[in-house]
Amino acid sequence: MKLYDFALAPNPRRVRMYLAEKGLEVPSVQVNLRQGEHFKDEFRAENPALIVPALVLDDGTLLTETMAICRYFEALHPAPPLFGTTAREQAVIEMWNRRAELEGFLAVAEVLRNSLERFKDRALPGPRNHAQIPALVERGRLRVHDFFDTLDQHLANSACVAGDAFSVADITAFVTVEFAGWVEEKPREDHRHLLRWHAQIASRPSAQA
Ligand SMILES: N[C@@H](CCC(=O)N[C@@H](CS)C(=O)NCC(=O)O)C(=O)O
Repeated sequence: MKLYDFALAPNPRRVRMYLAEKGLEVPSVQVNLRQGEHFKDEFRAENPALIVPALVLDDGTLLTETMAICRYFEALHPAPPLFGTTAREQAVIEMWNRRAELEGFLAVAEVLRNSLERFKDRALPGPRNHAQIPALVERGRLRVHDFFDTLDQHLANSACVAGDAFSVADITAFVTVEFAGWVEEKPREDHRHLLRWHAQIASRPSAQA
């Protein structure tokens, strides 16, 4: 088994946090995206999607998609449960994880990839080049703030993102808030529920993974 990782990238960080929470160690290889190592033939042959994280199983199966990789380990190591156990828990975690990805993480990515020079012609990850669309930057910033508002309101009545227990929804939301810092977007001081929760997650050892 081999995990393709890049220490500076946010999606691989979600997998590393997940593995740390589970106490699992997986052999990994760094793919330096900033130096374009994902475009090299060797990586392309393993993973034509040209993205990390990617997990190659011993039988050669390729798993891309952060949550697919986490779900693979969850099925093998169900305790402690990070995807919930009851039907209700699983659905609530799925809902908040998706919302964090779609409303938060992708909004930050929209700002970053459409503004930074190093993403010129790489506005979307993957094998095809895409030009930046500068108009998406402002819209992305608004979406990031909407997401902060949503989380803050929600966390007023919830210890964690998907209820009382820590879950993958906390991992995705936490990495999203950290990722937003890359584009100079931070929760406001009056987002006190969001800030309380962020400090709580940041104090977990897995936040250093
Ligand atoms: N939907 C994928 C997205 C993976 C992704 O976009 N990874 C980024 C790093 S965070 C990447 O590999 N980027 C390559 C590039 O920028 O060309 C997932 O959830 O894992």
